[in-house]
Amino acid sequence: MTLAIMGAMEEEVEPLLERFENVKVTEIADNKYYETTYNGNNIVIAYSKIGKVNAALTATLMIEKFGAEKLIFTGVAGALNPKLKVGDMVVATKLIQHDVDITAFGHPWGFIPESGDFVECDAALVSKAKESAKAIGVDLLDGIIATGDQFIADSKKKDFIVDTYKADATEMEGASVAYVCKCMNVPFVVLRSISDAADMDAGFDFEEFLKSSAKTSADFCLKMLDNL
Ligand code: 3QA
Repeated sequence: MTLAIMGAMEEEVEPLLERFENVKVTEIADNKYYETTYNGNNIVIAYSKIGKVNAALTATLMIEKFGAEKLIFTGVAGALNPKLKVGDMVVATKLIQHDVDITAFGHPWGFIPESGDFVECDAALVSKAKESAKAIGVDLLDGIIATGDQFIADSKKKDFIVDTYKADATEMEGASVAYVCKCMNVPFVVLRSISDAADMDAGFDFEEFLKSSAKTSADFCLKMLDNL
């Protein structure tokens, strides 16, 4: 099997890359893809760079050029659910693009005709994540992730996302990756560790906790690999 593991920022995949030796680097479309093997599987790793377009491009190339048959996203997120604190782990059950707005035509927020709104993660991979969490004694919250091309650092925007989508966490890539994987029939899951609370302190907290939370998520991802 070929498994794709992606993040958005270098900090999100660096803790993975440093665990592997014999990594083959390929450059395509202005980005680097790292191929290796683990537990008898081929693995392709990349960080897409920030945002939905970069993430969709990377996910598509991992599937089309590198033959990825399953995909795991690992990274950090802003907490919307007050239960979530810095360093806590979230697995997405479903994701939505919170910044899609064609409400002028009577469509609900987040909805695209012929494309839909929420995209569900693969139930088997979500279960695997929960099993791994249980096995290592990690508290894993399963919930809704809202994705948009915006770093949320403002309580008004935060409240809007919570009220509109009942989302538990927010980030800038997951839903676009989810949509690509759905269209291409590739089972996927999105794992994120909290770096901030998407509030007025978010910029500061993000800078302080990016590295540690990114590592928490990457380490969780590695544990999950042992269980796949
Ligand atoms: C933020 C990263 C982007 O890839 C989405 C982190 C954590 N907290 C968030 C929040 N709102 C939205 N997303 C997030 N990731 C990129 S901006 C800073 C990068 O520049 C998840 C995420 N509150 C740093 C160097 O200039």
